[in-house]
Amino acid sequence: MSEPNNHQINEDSKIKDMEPFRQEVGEYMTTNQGVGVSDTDNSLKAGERGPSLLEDFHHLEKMSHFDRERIPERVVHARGAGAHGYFQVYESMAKYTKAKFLQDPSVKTPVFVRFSNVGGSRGSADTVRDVRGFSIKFYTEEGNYDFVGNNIPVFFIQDGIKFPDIIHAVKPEPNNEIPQASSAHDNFWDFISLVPESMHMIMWFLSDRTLAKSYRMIQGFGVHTFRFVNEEGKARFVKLHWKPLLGVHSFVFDEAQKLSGKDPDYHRRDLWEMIEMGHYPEYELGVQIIEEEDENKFGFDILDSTKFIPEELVPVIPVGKMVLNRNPDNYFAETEQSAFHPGRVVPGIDFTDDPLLQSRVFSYHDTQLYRLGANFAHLPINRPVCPVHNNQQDGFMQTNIKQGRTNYYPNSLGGGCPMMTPEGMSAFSHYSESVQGNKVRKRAESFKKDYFSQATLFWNSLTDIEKDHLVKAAHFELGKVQTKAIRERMVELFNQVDHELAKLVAKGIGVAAPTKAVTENHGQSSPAVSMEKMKEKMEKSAKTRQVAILAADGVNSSQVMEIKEILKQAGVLPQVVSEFKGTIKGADGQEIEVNQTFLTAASVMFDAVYVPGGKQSVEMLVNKDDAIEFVHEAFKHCKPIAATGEGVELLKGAHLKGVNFDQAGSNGKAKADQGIVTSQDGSDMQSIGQKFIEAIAKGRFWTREQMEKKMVP
Ligand code: HDE
Repeated sequence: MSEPNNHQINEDSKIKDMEPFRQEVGEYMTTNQGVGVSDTDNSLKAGERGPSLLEDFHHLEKMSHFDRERIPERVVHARGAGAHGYFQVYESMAKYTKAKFLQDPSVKTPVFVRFSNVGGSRGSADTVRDVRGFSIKFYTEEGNYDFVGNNIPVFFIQDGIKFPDIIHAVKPEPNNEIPQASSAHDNFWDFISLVPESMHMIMWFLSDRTLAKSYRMIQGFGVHTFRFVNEEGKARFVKLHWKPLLGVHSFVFDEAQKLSGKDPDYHRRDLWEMIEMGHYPEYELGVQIIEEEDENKFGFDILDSTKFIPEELVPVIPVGKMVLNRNPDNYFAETEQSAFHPGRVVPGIDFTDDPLLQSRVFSYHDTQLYRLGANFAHLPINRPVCPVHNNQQDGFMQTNIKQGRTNYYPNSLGGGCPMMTPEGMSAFSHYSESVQGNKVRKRAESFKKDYFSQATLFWNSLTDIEKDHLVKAAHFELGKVQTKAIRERMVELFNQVDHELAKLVAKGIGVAAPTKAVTENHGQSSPAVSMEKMKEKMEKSAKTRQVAILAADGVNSSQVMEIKEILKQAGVLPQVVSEFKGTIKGADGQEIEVNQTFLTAASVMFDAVYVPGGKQSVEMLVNKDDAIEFVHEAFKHCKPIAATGEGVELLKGAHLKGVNFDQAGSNGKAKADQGIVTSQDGSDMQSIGQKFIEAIAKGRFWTREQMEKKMVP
């Protein structure tokens, strides 16, 4: 008999566990009963032009199965993408937790991860403004542990009982089902304007965090305070955080909106393609540990999920690394049918009384029973890799063939099995927290006393560019709100966060600016929450960034080849974009493959643009609006642009505001904008390439935005 705690797990355990369920494409078609099919194009009829016959079991089976292909989508987080991988601790966490998968640095625990958007339906666009979900199923030797987090460390509401309200408010309005995958409508802001506890999350929500560039570049936060419990039974509070090793990056709003049309699958495609290419996304797990005796030292309640603990107060201890290295074989079987639940914990990880968390512990299991049925835990993606024994039985789609006659506990006829796990073996026992009080339907005073100071802290922590983006996001979101009273209430709430912010928001949404501050800004900040400040601290890398090379017949092919090679060396991914698919001919007659056309691609799908020389090529591009727009838009979105030889002419034609090409010296010394790298003669491709790569690693050149009139001075 196998025991739950002596099961050896390794990186491949889950992949192997799923092996018996994988089906190869078969040679010959059969019905579901295995009977060979000789014709699947013509239904059985009485006479060639006659009525179809009921005895055509193949027709009936094919159609009735098709009729049942859809299952309910997730009520939230319906749109998502998944990947397999593994997790490994750097060193044992035994001091803090007895969880087995956090003990041995030589063990690779298999994981399945699902990233998601929150509001849109399953077919909605990836790049809309939204919070991103970050769920991980760890298949540990002690059972499945699910981390179910978001890319923002706080939440809108304090008590789970309000979750149906906020989700109803953000989803399309019930009378006309408009708008899809967007919070920019009256119902959402009506709710928010009446629920001041949401203001901290709203600040994060309006920041560039909700315009994630890639699933490979988002943080993941457990949001709630959980507990770690060690072997001695000592508990500590813990917050879990994931950091992407590529850094945290976002789109600019205009870019994200255009991408929703150009490539609505942008995020899932990016994740899929990078894994296929072997550029495996990596994330570091970190924890903030809080001793039980420090529970009340923060001035806010650590059980309140609208608050976070700034890293400056409690440092994040690095724990281990997760690598995603395998795409699912089948989206529905794996990603769609995966079921995550913050209540699925293993010994060593435990809950707190956070009322948002308590509510989640009910909702996830409940919704999964509805969405996937009673036996969803049997599905290959959800099955633990350790043994499962209990007396639960039957139900739709029961796939286990349990042997033996007993299905109750205690029993003597079945040898008493399955028995209770004896002491000394891994079993879950809830942390014996002392609880007392009267039954009340009330919000704790400690939750009510301050809704705004962390919202102010967030605002204070942003760079001017980030503040500007936030204000413009508010202009967009509230600009779509038709009811003036809602906009006015929102300005009043912003005034509680910061007076200047309220004035800036009011200006764009047709509402009178507040005349005086209601509270004084406390002046505190937490630089760790600013993506831009975080970027400054992280090592900059151009790896997996995508570069468009704009070219046509007559291009200088040696420049194309050289830059491609230099970029590839740095892990940058170049693609040639031209008018037609196929090949173009370089000035020297060399054929160059075209990867994308001006119809299939757009600058929003790339991180940078390069225009090589070649008189004929550039003449064609200069006369093509799509090429001009490509460069212009890349510039507008503050992306690096490089050009060599005649290629510089295309840049000149693209009206790059503030860039003075007359002063452009040779070899990359162009113009008061470091994001533009040019060489008039293209003689030094190596140095141009290196400068371009540095610019790509830097990412965005915000000085271009500063040339426009900014909201935030
Ligand atoms: Fe969820 N959430 N949620 N949520 N959530 C679901 O469970 C819920 C919350 C999160 O990839 C549902 O299986 C309640 C916070 C993710 O499959 C549902 C409350 C956080 C996913 C549900 C919250 C999340 C979900 C829908 C307030 C970040 C996608 C389908 C009490 C820490 C999981 C499902 C996946 C999904 C309920 C709030 C993250 C309805 C009641 C806070 C990443 O059960």
